[in-house]
Amino acid sequence: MSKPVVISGAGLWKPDHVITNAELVAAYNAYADRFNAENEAAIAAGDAALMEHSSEGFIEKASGIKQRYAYVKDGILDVNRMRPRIPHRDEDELSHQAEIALHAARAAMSAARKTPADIDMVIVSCAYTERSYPAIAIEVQHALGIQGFAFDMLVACSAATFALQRAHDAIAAGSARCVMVVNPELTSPQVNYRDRDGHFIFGDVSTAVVLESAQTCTAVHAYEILGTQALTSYSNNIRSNFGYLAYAEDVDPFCAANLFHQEGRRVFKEVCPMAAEHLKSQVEAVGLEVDDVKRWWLHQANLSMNLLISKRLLGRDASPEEAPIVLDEYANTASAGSIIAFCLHHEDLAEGDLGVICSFGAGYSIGSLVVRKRAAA
Ligand code: CO8
Repeated sequence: MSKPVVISGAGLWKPDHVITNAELVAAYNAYADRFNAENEAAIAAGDAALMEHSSEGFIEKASGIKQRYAYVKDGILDVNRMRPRIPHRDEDELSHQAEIALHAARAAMSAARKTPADIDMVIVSCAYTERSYPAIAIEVQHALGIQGFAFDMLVACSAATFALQRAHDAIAAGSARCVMVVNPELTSPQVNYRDRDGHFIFGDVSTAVVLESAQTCTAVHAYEILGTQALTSYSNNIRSNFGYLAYAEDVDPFCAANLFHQEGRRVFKEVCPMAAEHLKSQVEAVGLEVDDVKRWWLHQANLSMNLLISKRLLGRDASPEEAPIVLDEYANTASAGSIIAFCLHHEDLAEGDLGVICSFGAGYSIGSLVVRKRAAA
């Protein structure tokens, strides 16, 4: 690696509203009961499928999720709506995603001891952006008063790690001095709360990371990036088809097929070995062994998935300190999961300690960064 680049600050913002599994299951089951009553004859004739109840026990056991945060809770639990009721904003108002991006960006700047004048590149990277253009990143750049340039990136669950890699490369190459990467993961509008297999998976959150040259870093907790790696392999097993062609294709933009859906079992089986192999090769590529790594800030999609990946890597169970879990509180927050884990569990590491940030998900896509804690400035 050429010029040393560091992660000098990270920020986390979570919404005020919590939805527990119990609340979500009660709303889903009420919806299912109503559907079954209204379609009794069709179900009896075999023309419609009976909707089975969802269960709190299943959700926690299958996923490790106990609750999730919602940007707007109103509407999600309403059986007549089953989606958040997010007030429309006019073109001269701050967009929803820019608003939550700003919360996390300010926290990351404060941790990095940077002001907008220090930053010259902004990447907003997440699973969805609420519009195509102007880029949410340019709106964030404008709201913060940052000079330079900004752009959006969409790589589903790997959006954050892929953006960190782009930021690293730009600083190493000299095309940027200091980069703000923001992940405003507003997932709730794309969740099908009428789908028993997926209604419990996602939560809303916003994270941000500041990266800069090691020479300019004055942060207390900074991590030098020793290596980065990205991998993609095409799969239809996690899809969201919502897109701009719906208007021309005369397709209902809000039909179930256009919302998030997945073959969860297949994802589990295929992604776990890929992620474990990727992590091992990534650590070895920078001349280290997996046992040298003190902390694994892994993507947070499913508890069993994280336990299995760390076990394959280490040959034993990882302790909660080695591979922290935030899923129980936050649920799957698309690309923000590994960054939440980093935000909440990095300050205790000592100078020289090694860690890995890694995401895996739709695409398929896997992204990772090996980092080493620097001495406090
Ligand atoms: N309540 C009760 N029972 C249920 C429920 C429920 N809610 N759902 C399913 N069941 C039943 C099933 O019907 C099945 O019953 P049976 O055995 O009789 O057929 C049984 O429970 C087992 O079902 P599954 O096999 O589906 O259950 P799993 O144990 O595999 O768990 C998971 C399902 C939790 C989905 C699991 O497979 C998983 O987590 N897999 C990994 C998925 C993953 O990591 N996906 C990544 C997606 S995120 C991503 O990539 C980014 C996308 C961008 C963001 C999108 C924002 C909206």
